[in-house]
Amino acid sequence: MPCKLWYWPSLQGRGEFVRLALEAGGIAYVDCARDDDGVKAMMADMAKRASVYAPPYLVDGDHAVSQVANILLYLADRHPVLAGGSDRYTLNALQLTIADVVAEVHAVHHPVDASAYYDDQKSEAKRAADAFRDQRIPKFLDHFEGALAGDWIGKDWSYVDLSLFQLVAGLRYMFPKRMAALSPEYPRLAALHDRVAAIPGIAAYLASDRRIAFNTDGIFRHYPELDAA
Ligand SMILES: N[C@@H](CCC(=O)N[C@@H](CS)C(=O)NCC(=O)O)C(=O)O
Repeated sequence: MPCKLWYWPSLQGRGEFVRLALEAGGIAYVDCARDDDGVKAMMADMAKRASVYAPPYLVDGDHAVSQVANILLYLADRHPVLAGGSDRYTLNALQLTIADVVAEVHAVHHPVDASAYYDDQKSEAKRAADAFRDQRIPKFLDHFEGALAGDWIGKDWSYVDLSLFQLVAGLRYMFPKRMAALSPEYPRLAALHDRVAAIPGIAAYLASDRRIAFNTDGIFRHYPELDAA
């Protein structure tokens, strides 16, 4: 029985970290909200699940699992290919740090009010973007570059490698000038990005219409006025 992924239908967002793991692991799933009326169906489903605050969440038989890092931990416990030979606490720590980056990325374009439009907080977003580009991106990328001693975080690829691919791709889309300027400092992350893109399940996924393009509804948003080298 395929598991069910529930997430907003027209954006990569946080759901993409889960999609990449499902696709790379060859795990059967249905991306439930992508049908007509998907959002309505997701709201109705979520209302029945006391432990789920927000999408993405995964329904696997009797289990409803939310929070990206928790979903990935759940999947890797059941599909060891997703752990790549690393211990679960190392992977979880790295994934939780990726979740921290993602929260900061969102706060760049929504620094004041998560439920208001970007256009209503543009001057604050400019200030947040300056600090994020100058200080936070290098600090986080230094950390992940340091965690990559070999080709992968562990002996083989894991869900964390897949998420690092998504992080690099997202930051490149959001801040092309800044990421180009920083690229000589992060050769291992750049190589990891390409290595993950070549994993058969990922290569097939990226070439399919299941992969939604980056856009300005997602977490990683390209607003040219927020980028600089
Ligand atoms: N920490 C959660 C964050 C979940 C989250 O913020 N989901 C967003 C979409 S990416 C959402 O729909 N939030 C609704 C809300 O916060 O009210 C995770 O990693 O899964």
